[in-house]
Amino acid sequence: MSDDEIILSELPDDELVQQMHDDLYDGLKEEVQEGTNILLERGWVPYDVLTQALVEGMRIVGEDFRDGILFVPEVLLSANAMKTGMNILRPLLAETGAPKQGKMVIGTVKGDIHDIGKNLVGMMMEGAGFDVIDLGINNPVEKYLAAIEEHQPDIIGMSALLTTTMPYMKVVIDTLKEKGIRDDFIVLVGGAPLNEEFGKAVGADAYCRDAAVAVETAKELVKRKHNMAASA
Ligand code: B12
Repeated sequence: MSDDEIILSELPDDELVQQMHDDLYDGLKEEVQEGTNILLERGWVPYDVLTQALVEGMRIVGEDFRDGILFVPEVLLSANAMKTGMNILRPLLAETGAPKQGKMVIGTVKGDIHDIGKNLVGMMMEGAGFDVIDLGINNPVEKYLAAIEEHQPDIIGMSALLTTTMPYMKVVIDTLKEKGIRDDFIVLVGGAPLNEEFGKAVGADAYCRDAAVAVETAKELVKRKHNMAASA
């Protein structure tokens, strides 16, 4: 059977998920969109569609990009296809009715245009009851400062996917220190090239390896902060 004859709605779940990985790889927006809707119609919870169909598909793309099999234009198409699926899931993940937890300002740091991971963290945080202010990509420290001033968040989140841009997180945190406001916020950092040690070295409160960990960590740290404020 040739690819064009595949009818997504006729595939069993496991084959459909496989096919979505292939479609994501090939940057086929409409197919990814259709697959996402079919899984939801079949009763899949949005989080499983996100992780098993979309994030896993992007992981495969990432491997082949790393190995020089895929190049920027192709990966860009995959990223756009992924975003189409994420856009369907976003409102569903956000409407969990979770009690309000606090406010987060999140952005990708200066020089870096990767935003899928950041968007995903934002979506999951919204779903967990946080108000999320998304600064987008390529943010200089001034952008974070302006957003802090305007929104008075509990949490500042920074994302970086490049080894060349991740040191910029320290620039932002050092600026907060210079202004004497570092300890007013919980700072979370994330992105594929980071690790726990790096998070500590730049002075973040925590490094989170994925969006689920980000939610758990944020909840825990906000709770701790409130307890400290109550006992002070
Ligand atoms: C998609 C992609 C692109 C797309 C981005 C599209 C978009 N809108 O985001 C495009 C094609 C534009 C791109 C461009 C480039 N890319 Co690129 N890209 C990727 C790729 C394949 C996937 C990234 C991704 O979306 N992953 C899926 C998401 C869900 O995962 P994630 O981002 O890691 O996010 C999760 C966690 O890290 C965490 N997290 C992320 N952010 C945050 C923030 C907070 C606060 C928290 C708590 C947690 C958290 O939670 C997320 C959700 O679970 C990676 C490969 C990889 N292994 O990461 C390369 C990769 C990051 N890119 C790479 C490179 C080199 C580039 C380019 C320089 C290529 C070039 N020659 O031009 C440019 C850089 C442009 C720039 N200035 O930023 C390298 C980086 C190597 C390095 N050591 O620095 C990688 C690792 C590929 C590789 N192995 O070579 N890229």
